[in-house]
Amino acid sequence: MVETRYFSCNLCEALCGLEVTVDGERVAGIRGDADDVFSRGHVCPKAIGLGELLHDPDRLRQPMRRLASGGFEPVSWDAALDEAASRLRAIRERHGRDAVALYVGNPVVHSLRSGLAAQLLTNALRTRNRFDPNSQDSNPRLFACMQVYGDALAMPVPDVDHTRHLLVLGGNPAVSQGSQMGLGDVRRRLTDIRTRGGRVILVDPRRTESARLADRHCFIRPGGDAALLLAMLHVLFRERRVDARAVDAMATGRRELARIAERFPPERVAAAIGIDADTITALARELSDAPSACVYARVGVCQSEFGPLACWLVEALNIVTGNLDRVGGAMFSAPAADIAPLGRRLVGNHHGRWRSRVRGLPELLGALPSAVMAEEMETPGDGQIRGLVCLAGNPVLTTPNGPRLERAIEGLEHVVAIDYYLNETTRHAHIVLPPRHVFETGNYDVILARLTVRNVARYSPPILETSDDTRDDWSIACELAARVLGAGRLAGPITRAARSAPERLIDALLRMGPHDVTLDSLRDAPHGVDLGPLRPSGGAGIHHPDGRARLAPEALVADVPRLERWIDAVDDVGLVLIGRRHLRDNNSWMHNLPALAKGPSRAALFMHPTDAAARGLTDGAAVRIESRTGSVDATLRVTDEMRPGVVSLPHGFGHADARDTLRVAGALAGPNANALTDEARVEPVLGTSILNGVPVEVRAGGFLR
Ligand SMILES: Nc1nc2c(c(=O)[nH]1)N[C@H]1C(S)=C(S)[C@@H](COP(=O)(O)OP(=O)(O)OC[C@H]3O[C@@H](n4cnc5c(=O)[nH]c(N)nc54)[C@H](O)[C@@H]3O)O[C@H]1N2
Ligand SMILES: Nc1nc2c(c(=O)[nH]1)N[C@H]1C(S)=C(S)[C@@H](COP(=O)(O)OP(=O)(O)OC[C@H]3O[C@@H](n4cnc5c(=O)[nH]c(N)nc54)[C@H](O)[C@@H]3O)O[C@H]1N2
Ligand code: SF4
Ligand SMILES: [Mo]
Repeated sequence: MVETRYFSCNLCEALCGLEVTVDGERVAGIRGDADDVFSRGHVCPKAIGLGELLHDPDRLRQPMRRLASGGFEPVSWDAALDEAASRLRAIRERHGRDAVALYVGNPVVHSLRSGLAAQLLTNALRTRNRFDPNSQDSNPRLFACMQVYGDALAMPVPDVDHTRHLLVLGGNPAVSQGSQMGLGDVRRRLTDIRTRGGRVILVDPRRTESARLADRHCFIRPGGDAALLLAMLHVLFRERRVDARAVDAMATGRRELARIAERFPPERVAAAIGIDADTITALARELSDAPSACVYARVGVCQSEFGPLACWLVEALNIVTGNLDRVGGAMFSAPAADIAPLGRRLVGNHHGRWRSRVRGLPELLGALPSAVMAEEMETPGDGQIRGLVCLAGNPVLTTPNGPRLERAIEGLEHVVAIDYYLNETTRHAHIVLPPRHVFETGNYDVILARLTVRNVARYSPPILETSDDTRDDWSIACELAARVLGAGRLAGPITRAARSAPERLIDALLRMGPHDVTLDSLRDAPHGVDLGPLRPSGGAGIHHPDGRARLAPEALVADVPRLERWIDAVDDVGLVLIGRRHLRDNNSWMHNLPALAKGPSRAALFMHPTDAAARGLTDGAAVRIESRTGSVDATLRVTDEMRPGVVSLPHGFGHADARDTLRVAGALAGPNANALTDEARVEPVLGTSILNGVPVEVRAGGFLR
């Protein structure tokens, strides 16, 4: 029987409402739900991929155990869980808790059950060697918010629907659909800013899809954002555009910030960042003159050499221009179910409580930078990593110098993966436990619904019965955690008792929340409930005891001299590599789905014509790209959308070695950008990987597979 069901897509932060046609156990069609209160029918090709994932013949449907001879055999859940737990226990007993590492990947942020599974495994394993993609992604912003507002999760969201001026640095929302700024139908929303007389400005080393929707685009040298923002602050202070009384009512540190900015006149930074002084001055004046404005920076900035500084200065600019916590500026959301208080209790706002054993990089929010994973596995001694639990991640393709990590993982005593696929990472696992498709588990996007440009709530109950031998992440984590902690006989009863805990948690949070909704009322609202626009919090979003933000946090101010040295030492560094996202990619993991694998290759190296000419390279040539860590081959695309001196490659490709288990992705193959990124290059404040601005050389003659 064909039925129509509604579900909220959990692949990116746009949280689009989907209309899913279900025919028995199969998904017959997926399209945008025109009645969805948030996305209003908008959808992207990845939604089709979400349907195809359900039926992908390469997706695992029963637990797998690696054979000594290579290859995998299916095993029962009990056998798989017992073996995984006893091997992990043995490592813990012999070498201590830190000998078992935990990596949790990006999808856990998008799924209630996987997110809770990650938290449960974190608490059960209690290892200092816990890793996640934040050190490739959000750590600079989390740390900046922790410093400026007193809480890592106090992340103001751009009021895109009302602002008159949006300055975007290092984000490409037209492709990524917005990040830490959930906004379905981003193209229309950006265009609307201009229609109502406002302005959209993009700062990016590439003239991106978003830049083409903007009023103005400025090419910037990778890593230049912190210097640009300080120079803009310089202009605002010099031209007395800062309302001292208003700022002081909301924040401390204005004078110190002004003293720092004084050292960064536009004339001093212009050459280093590649934006002339007049343009910098204009960017500052326009921001200050706009009736409302918001500065927003994302992954391109976080993954750069001065990510933490830049993320701090974004908040500082929003505060000194009077745009924090006001309509059209950046505001703290009021989610229906707020997980932040629980997050503060479980994770806290910690930094530097411990350091990695080999390189001494600091912990942030309970995790060490992924850049140290390989060396912690390879270096003998007390605390060496000997076992790994990998939940929803593919670090071989997503962390710097993935090939080295792959070799290190191959040398581990025991690896347990919880994943849909035998991918580049999980094919090295000894036991692989297959999770259930989200259509079969249901979802409430509890983390990302805090970061949407309107307050919305939507619960997606399961829309399909499970017909295979998969289990949801939360149940898998309950079973595994109980066994690792030595309560194996209780694992079944505990898991059964905890089965509906995720939904009960959401219901409790909804009842405690500021809006009049419950899980039951959301069940009756398949198109979601609109809870209105973002509203000023009256300072409630700021968590410092005095209720005021910090404009000059010590931990960040301390890194300013390094920035000064950088801008004063402008030398020709040769070519540097940055990243790129595409609509039909989702980090490393959806290339096995025909709807997303199809079309022209997206994995080309983009290069400016002058750089190509200097190397005698032409469009379409096979090239070899080399960095300190390795080399990959790609097809060259010569395009003036790149800034001279900067080349760009998407991450998430490099599937050739997994072609036996990922047959569609394996045929795509493509270069692994993270064979070029360097685990030794991290910014010094937090140890965030520098994935943008990687020195490379490019020459003719790559061999293309
Ligand atoms: N289709 C699709 N959507 C996605 C994803 C995906 O893989 N595919 N991934 C999701 C995830 S995990 C995330 S975190 C978000 C990320 O969301 P975004 O941050 O919007 O992601 P990107 O498209 O990578 O945009 C980063 C931009 O930074 C630019 N850039 C690089 N270096 C610098 C620099 O030094 N300074 C400046 N100013 N710009 C720089 C790049 O050219 C690029 O345009 O997207 C999410 N959405
Ligand atoms: N060079 C470069 N590297 C980057 C980036 C970049 O811009 N440039 N971006 C970085 C960013 S922002 C991020 S977030 C990371 C992502 O890094 P990762 O999280 O390591 O990688 P993903 O590709 O998202 O892999 C997710 C894995 O989870 C599995 N999976 C999907 N859904 C589920 C589920 O519900 N349950 C379980 N158990 N498994 C699931 C998939 O099969 C896949 O194997 O990559 C980072 N790496
Ligand atoms: S834009 Fe994001 S949420 Fe919307 S359909 Fe695509 S992947 Fe799903
Ligand atoms: Mo990400």
